[in-house]
Amino acid sequence: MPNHFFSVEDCPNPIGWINEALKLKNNPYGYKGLGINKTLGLIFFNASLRTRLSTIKAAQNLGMETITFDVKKDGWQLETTDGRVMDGNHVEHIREAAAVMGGYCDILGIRAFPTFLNKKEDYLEKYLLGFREYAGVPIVNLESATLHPLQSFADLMTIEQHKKKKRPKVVMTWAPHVKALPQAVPNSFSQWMQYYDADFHIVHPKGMELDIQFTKNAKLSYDQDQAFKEADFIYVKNWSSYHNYGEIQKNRKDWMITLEKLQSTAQAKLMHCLPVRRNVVIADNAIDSHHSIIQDQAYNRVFATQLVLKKILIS
Ligand code: AN0
Ligand code: CP
Repeated sequence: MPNHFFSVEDCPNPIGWINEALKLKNNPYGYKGLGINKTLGLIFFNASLRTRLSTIKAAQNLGMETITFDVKKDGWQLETTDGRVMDGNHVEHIREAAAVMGGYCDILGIRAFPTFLNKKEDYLEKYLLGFREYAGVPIVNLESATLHPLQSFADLMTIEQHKKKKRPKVVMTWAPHVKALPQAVPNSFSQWMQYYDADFHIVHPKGMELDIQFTKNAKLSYDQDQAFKEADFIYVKNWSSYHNYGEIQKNRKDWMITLEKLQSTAQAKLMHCLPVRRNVVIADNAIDSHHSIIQDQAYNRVFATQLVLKKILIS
Protein backbone atom coordinates (compact mmCIF):
# COMPACT_ATOMS: atom_id res chain seq x y z
CA MET A 1 0.00 0.00 0.00
CA PRO A 2 1.35 3.46 -0.84
CA ASN A 3 2.59 5.46 2.10
CA HIS A 4 1.69 9.08 1.37
CA PHE A 5 2.99 12.26 3.00
CA PHE A 6 0.34 14.96 2.71
CA SER A 7 0.50 16.58 6.14
CA VAL A 8 1.75 16.11 9.70
CA GLU A 9 -1.21 13.78 10.16
CA ASP A 10 0.64 11.20 8.04
CA CYS A 11 3.47 11.28 10.54
CA PRO A 12 2.93 8.83 13.43
CA ASN A 13 5.39 10.61 15.74
CA PRO A 14 6.23 14.20 14.68
CA ILE A 15 8.60 14.90 17.60
CA GLY A 16 10.40 11.60 17.01
CA TRP A 17 10.75 12.49 13.33
CA ILE A 18 12.21 15.92 14.18
CA ASN A 19 14.88 14.26 16.32
CA GLU A 20 15.55 11.59 13.71
CA ALA A 21 15.93 14.20 10.97
CA LEU A 22 18.39 16.16 13.12
CA LYS A 23 20.41 12.94 13.52
CA LEU A 24 20.26 12.27 9.79
CA LYS A 25 21.88 15.66 9.27
CA ASN A 26 25.01 14.32 11.00
CA ASN A 27 25.03 11.18 8.83
CA PRO A 28 23.43 12.18 5.51
CA TYR A 29 25.00 9.41 3.41
CA GLY A 30 24.42 6.57 5.87
CA TYR A 31 21.45 5.20 3.89
CA LYS A 32 22.78 5.61 0.37
CA GLY A 33 21.83 2.02 -0.52
CA LEU A 34 18.12 2.50 0.26
CA GLY A 35 17.25 4.29 -2.96
CA ILE A 36 19.23 2.21 -5.47
CA ASN A 37 17.17 1.68 -8.63
CA LYS A 38 14.39 3.89 -7.27
CA THR A 39 13.15 7.00 -9.06
CA LEU A 40 11.57 10.07 -7.49
CA GLY A 41 9.43 12.15 -9.86
CA LEU A 42 9.10 15.84 -9.01
CA ILE A 43 6.02 17.35 -10.58
CA PHE A 44 5.84 21.15 -10.40
CA PHE A 45 2.75 23.11 -11.36
CA ASN A 46 4.41 26.22 -9.82
CA ALA A 47 7.83 27.79 -9.42
CA SER A 48 10.27 26.66 -6.75
CA LEU A 49 13.87 27.10 -5.70
CA ARG A 50 14.25 25.45 -2.26
CA THR A 51 11.73 22.66 -2.58
CA ARG A 52 13.06 21.60 -5.95
CA LEU A 53 16.75 21.64 -5.05
CA SER A 54 16.47 20.33 -1.48
CA THR A 55 14.27 17.43 -2.60
CA ILE A 56 16.71 16.47 -5.37
CA LYS A 57 19.54 16.65 -2.83
CA ALA A 58 17.58 14.57 -0.30
CA ALA A 59 16.91 11.91 -2.96
CA GLN A 60 20.57 11.87 -4.03
CA ASN A 61 21.68 11.39 -0.42
CA LEU A 62 19.57 8.22 -0.39
CA GLY A 63 20.93 7.00 -3.73
CA MET A 64 17.72 7.73 -5.69
CA GLU A 65 17.43 9.06 -9.24
CA THR A 66 15.13 12.02 -9.89
CA ILE A 67 13.02 13.20 -12.82
CA THR A 68 11.80 16.79 -12.63
CA PHE A 69 8.84 17.95 -14.66
CA ASP A 70 7.56 21.54 -14.93
CA VAL A 71 4.01 20.85 -15.99
CA LYS A 72 3.08 24.44 -16.89
CA LYS A 73 6.20 24.93 -18.99
CA ASP A 74 6.59 21.54 -20.63
CA GLY A 75 3.40 19.55 -20.10
CA TRP A 76 -0.16 19.40 -21.31
CA GLN A 77 -2.84 21.27 -19.42
CA LEU A 78 -4.56 18.81 -17.11
CA GLU A 79 -8.28 18.39 -16.48
CA THR A 80 -9.08 17.44 -12.87
CA THR A 81 -12.89 17.27 -12.97
CA ASP A 82 -14.52 13.97 -13.90
CA GLY A 83 -17.10 13.71 -16.64
CA ARG A 84 -16.10 16.87 -18.54
CA VAL A 85 -16.35 17.09 -22.30
CA MET A 86 -12.72 18.02 -22.86
CA ASP A 87 -13.16 20.26 -25.89
CA GLY A 88 -11.42 23.29 -24.33
CA ASN A 89 -7.81 23.97 -23.30
CA HIS A 90 -7.34 20.85 -21.18
CA VAL A 91 -5.55 18.27 -23.28
CA GLU A 92 -5.42 15.33 -20.91
CA HIS A 93 -7.05 14.15 -17.72
CA ILE A 94 -5.27 13.72 -14.41
CA ARG A 95 -6.50 10.10 -14.44
CA GLU A 96 -4.23 9.21 -17.37
CA ALA A 97 -1.37 11.62 -16.59
CA ALA A 98 -0.98 10.56 -12.93
CA ALA A 99 -1.11 6.87 -13.83
CA VAL A 100 1.59 7.34 -16.49
CA MET A 101 3.88 9.27 -14.11
CA GLY A 102 3.31 6.69 -11.38
CA GLY A 103 4.36 4.03 -13.87
CA TYR A 104 7.72 5.73 -14.45
CA CYS A 105 8.45 6.60 -10.81
CA ASP A 106 8.48 4.87 -7.41
CA ILE A 107 7.51 8.02 -5.48
CA LEU A 108 5.98 11.26 -6.80
CA GLY A 109 6.38 14.71 -5.22
CA ILE A 110 3.74 17.24 -6.30
CA ARG A 111 3.61 21.04 -6.02
CA ALA A 112 0.22 22.52 -6.88
CA PHE A 113 -0.72 25.93 -5.46
CA PRO A 114 -4.29 27.21 -5.09
CA THR A 115 -5.87 28.91 -8.08
CA PHE A 116 -7.72 31.46 -5.86
CA LEU A 117 -10.68 31.14 -8.24
CA ASN A 118 -12.78 29.04 -5.90
CA LYS A 119 -12.03 28.46 -2.22
CA LYS A 120 -14.02 25.26 -1.99
CA GLU A 121 -12.21 23.72 -4.95
CA ASP A 122 -8.79 24.83 -3.72
CA TYR A 123 -9.46 23.42 -0.25
CA LEU A 124 -10.54 20.12 -1.84
CA GLU A 125 -6.93 19.64 -3.04
CA LYS A 126 -7.94 18.24 -6.41
CA TYR A 127 -4.40 17.86 -7.74
CA LEU A 128 -2.92 16.10 -4.73
CA LEU A 129 -5.96 13.89 -4.30
CA GLY A 130 -6.04 13.13 -8.03
CA PHE A 131 -2.45 11.96 -7.94
CA ARG A 132 -3.12 9.95 -4.80
CA GLU A 133 -6.06 8.28 -6.46
CA TYR A 134 -4.54 7.47 -9.84
CA ALA A 135 -0.72 7.36 -9.59
CA GLY A 136 -0.55 4.12 -7.59
CA VAL A 137 2.68 5.19 -5.83
CA PRO A 138 3.40 7.20 -2.64
CA ILE A 139 2.72 10.93 -3.04
CA VAL A 140 4.73 13.59 -1.23
CA ASN A 141 3.25 17.08 -0.80
CA LEU A 142 5.74 19.69 -2.08
CA GLU A 143 3.20 22.47 -1.23
CA SER A 144 -0.39 21.97 -2.10
CA ALA A 145 -3.28 24.45 -2.11
CA THR A 146 -3.62 24.31 1.68
CA LEU A 147 -0.44 22.81 3.20
CA HIS A 148 3.36 22.83 2.98
CA PRO A 149 4.34 20.08 5.43
CA LEU A 150 8.00 19.67 4.42
CA GLN A 151 8.54 23.36 5.13
CA SER A 152 6.95 23.11 8.58
CA PHE A 153 8.92 19.96 9.36
CA ALA A 154 12.17 21.84 8.60
CA ASP A 155 10.88 24.85 10.58
CA LEU A 156 10.34 22.75 13.69
CA MET A 157 13.77 21.14 13.30
CA THR A 158 15.18 24.67 13.23
CA ILE A 159 13.28 25.74 16.36
CA GLU A 160 14.41 22.57 18.13
CA GLN A 161 18.00 23.32 17.15
CA HIS A 162 17.89 26.95 18.40
CA LYS A 163 15.56 26.92 21.40
CA LYS A 164 17.07 27.92 24.73
CA LYS A 165 14.15 26.97 26.93
CA LYS A 166 11.94 23.91 27.12
CA ARG A 167 8.76 25.77 26.13
CA PRO A 168 9.63 28.76 23.94
CA LYS A 169 7.20 31.48 22.94
CA VAL A 170 6.72 31.18 19.18
CA VAL A 171 4.86 33.97 17.38
CA MET A 172 3.76 33.61 13.79
CA THR A 173 3.08 37.07 12.40
CA TRP A 174 1.37 38.18 9.22
CA ALA A 175 3.43 40.69 7.21
CA PRO A 176 2.56 42.79 4.15
CA HIS A 177 2.94 41.64 0.55
CA VAL A 178 1.99 42.94 -2.88
CA LYS A 179 0.43 39.73 -4.22
CA ALA A 180 -2.13 37.20 -3.05
CA LEU A 181 -0.17 34.38 -1.43
CA PRO A 182 -1.50 30.98 -0.33
CA GLN A 183 -2.42 30.09 3.26
CA ALA A 184 -0.45 26.84 2.92
CA VAL A 185 2.65 27.84 4.90
CA PRO A 186 0.80 29.35 7.90
CA ASN A 187 -1.83 26.56 7.88
CA SER A 188 0.86 23.93 7.91
CA PHE A 189 3.05 25.64 10.51
CA SER A 190 0.00 26.00 12.78
CA GLN A 191 -0.87 22.35 12.28
CA TRP A 192 2.65 21.14 13.16
CA MET A 193 2.80 23.46 16.17
CA GLN A 194 -0.11 21.55 17.72
CA TYR A 195 2.36 18.72 18.31
CA TYR A 196 5.21 20.88 19.63
CA ASP A 197 5.71 22.05 23.21
CA ALA A 198 5.57 25.84 22.84
CA ASP A 199 3.52 28.90 23.76
CA PHE A 200 2.19 29.42 20.23
CA HIS A 201 0.68 32.75 19.12
CA ILE A 202 -0.62 33.95 15.75
CA VAL A 203 -0.92 37.69 15.16
CA HIS A 204 -2.43 39.34 12.08
CA PRO A 205 -4.66 42.24 11.06
CA LYS A 206 -8.43 41.80 11.35
CA GLY A 207 -9.72 39.92 8.32
CA MET A 208 -6.67 37.66 7.99
CA GLU A 209 -7.99 34.85 10.21
CA LEU A 210 -6.95 31.41 9.01
CA ASP A 211 -9.08 28.29 8.81
CA ILE A 212 -9.56 27.10 12.41
CA GLN A 213 -9.21 23.46 11.33
CA PHE A 214 -5.47 24.29 11.22
CA THR A 215 -5.03 26.93 13.95
CA LYS A 216 -7.08 25.00 16.56
CA ASN A 217 -6.00 26.20 20.03
CA ALA A 218 -3.29 28.70 18.99
CA LYS A 219 -3.51 32.09 20.75
CA LEU A 220 -4.86 34.57 18.20
CA SER A 221 -4.47 38.35 18.47
CA TYR A 222 -4.39 41.54 16.40
CA ASP A 223 -1.66 43.57 18.17
CA GLN A 224 1.80 42.82 16.82
CA ASP A 225 3.70 44.91 19.42
CA GLN A 226 1.93 43.13 22.24
CA ALA A 227 2.43 39.67 20.73
CA PHE A 228 6.17 40.24 20.21
CA LYS A 229 6.82 40.82 23.93
CA GLU A 230 8.92 37.98 25.41
CA ALA A 231 8.90 36.12 22.08
CA ASP A 232 11.72 33.62 21.47
CA PHE A 233 10.87 32.99 17.81
CA ILE A 234 9.19 35.29 15.30
CA TYR A 235 7.94 33.40 12.25
CA VAL A 236 7.10 35.89 9.51
CA LYS A 237 4.74 35.11 6.65
CA ASN A 238 2.27 36.87 4.44
CA TRP A 239 -0.95 35.17 3.45
CA SER A 240 -4.05 36.35 1.67
CA SER A 241 -7.46 36.27 3.32
CA TYR A 242 -9.09 32.90 3.90
CA HIS A 243 -12.55 34.29 4.67
CA ASN A 244 -12.62 36.90 1.86
CA TYR A 245 -10.81 34.35 -0.19
CA GLY A 246 -7.62 35.59 -1.87
CA GLU A 247 -8.09 39.24 -0.84
CA ILE A 248 -4.97 41.17 0.13
CA GLN A 249 -4.57 44.12 2.51
CA LYS A 250 -2.76 47.08 0.99
CA ASN A 251 -0.92 49.87 2.82
CA ARG A 252 -0.01 47.75 5.83
CA LYS A 253 3.63 48.80 6.01
CA ASP A 254 3.15 49.07 9.77
CA TRP A 255 3.20 45.24 9.83
CA MET A 256 6.62 44.92 8.11
CA ILE A 257 9.29 43.34 10.34
CA THR A 258 12.15 45.66 11.31
CA LEU A 259 15.16 45.34 13.58
CA GLU A 260 13.48 47.70 16.05
CA LYS A 261 10.54 45.30 16.36
CA LEU A 262 12.88 42.34 16.95
CA GLN A 263 14.62 44.32 19.67
CA SER A 264 11.35 44.42 21.61
CA THR A 265 11.35 40.59 21.90
CA ALA A 266 13.36 38.22 24.12
CA GLN A 267 16.23 38.29 21.56
CA ALA A 268 13.92 36.35 19.26
CA LYS A 269 15.15 34.31 16.33
CA LEU A 270 13.71 35.49 13.02
CA MET A 271 12.20 32.90 10.69
CA HIS A 272 10.79 32.96 7.16
CA CYS A 273 10.33 30.12 4.68
CA LEU A 274 11.59 32.19 1.70
CA PRO A 275 11.28 33.56 -0.92
CA VAL A 276 11.00 36.93 0.85
CA ARG A 277 10.60 40.41 -0.64
CA ARG A 278 13.06 42.60 1.24
CA ASN A 279 11.72 45.88 2.60
CA VAL A 280 8.15 44.78 1.89
CA VAL A 281 7.86 41.79 4.23
CA ILE A 282 11.09 42.11 6.26
CA ALA A 283 13.41 45.16 6.36
CA ASP A 284 17.07 44.75 5.42
CA ASN A 285 18.17 45.63 8.95
CA ALA A 286 16.18 42.70 10.38
CA ILE A 287 16.96 40.02 7.80
CA ASP A 288 20.68 40.88 7.88
CA SER A 289 20.80 40.91 11.69
CA HIS A 290 22.03 38.24 14.10
CA HIS A 291 18.36 37.40 14.81
CA SER A 292 17.96 35.58 11.49
CA ILE A 293 17.96 31.76 11.31
CA ILE A 294 16.40 31.79 7.85
CA GLN A 295 19.32 30.01 6.18
CA ASP A 296 19.13 27.20 8.75
CA GLN A 297 15.47 26.70 7.85
CA ALA A 298 16.34 26.41 4.15
CA TYR A 299 19.22 24.03 4.89
CA ASN A 300 17.07 21.80 7.10
CA ARG A 301 14.69 21.28 4.19
CA VAL A 302 17.15 18.68 2.84
CA PHE A 303 17.03 16.53 5.96
CA ALA A 304 13.32 16.87 6.65
CA THR A 305 12.65 15.64 3.12
CA GLN A 306 15.33 12.98 3.34
CA LEU A 307 13.68 11.55 6.44
CA VAL A 308 10.26 11.47 4.75
CA LEU A 309 11.70 9.71 1.68
CA LYS A 310 13.59 7.28 3.91
CA LYS A 311 10.41 6.41 5.82
CA ILE A 312 8.59 5.77 2.54
CA LEU A 313 11.45 3.67 1.13
CA ILE A 314 11.58 1.42 4.18
CA SER A 315 7.81 1.08 4.56
C1 AN0 B 1 4.68 30.80 -1.84
C2 AN0 B 1 3.69 30.86 -0.68
O1 AN0 B 1 3.60 31.89 -0.04
O2 AN0 B 1 3.02 29.85 -0.41
C3 AN0 B 1 5.75 29.76 -1.58
C4 AN0 B 1 6.40 29.82 -0.25
C5 AN0 B 1 7.20 28.63 0.07
N1 AN0 B 1 5.34 32.07 -2.01
C6 AN0 B 1 5.22 32.81 -3.10
O3 AN0 B 1 4.49 32.46 -3.99
C7 AN0 B 1 6.02 34.08 -3.17
N1 CP C 1 10.28 27.65 0.99
C1 CP C 1 10.02 27.11 -0.23
O1 CP C 1 9.27 26.14 -0.35
O2 CP C 1 10.68 27.70 -1.25
P1 CP C 1 10.42 27.44 -2.80
O3 CP C 1 9.04 27.96 -3.10
O4 CP C 1 11.50 28.21 -3.49
O5 CP C 1 10.51 25.97 -3.06
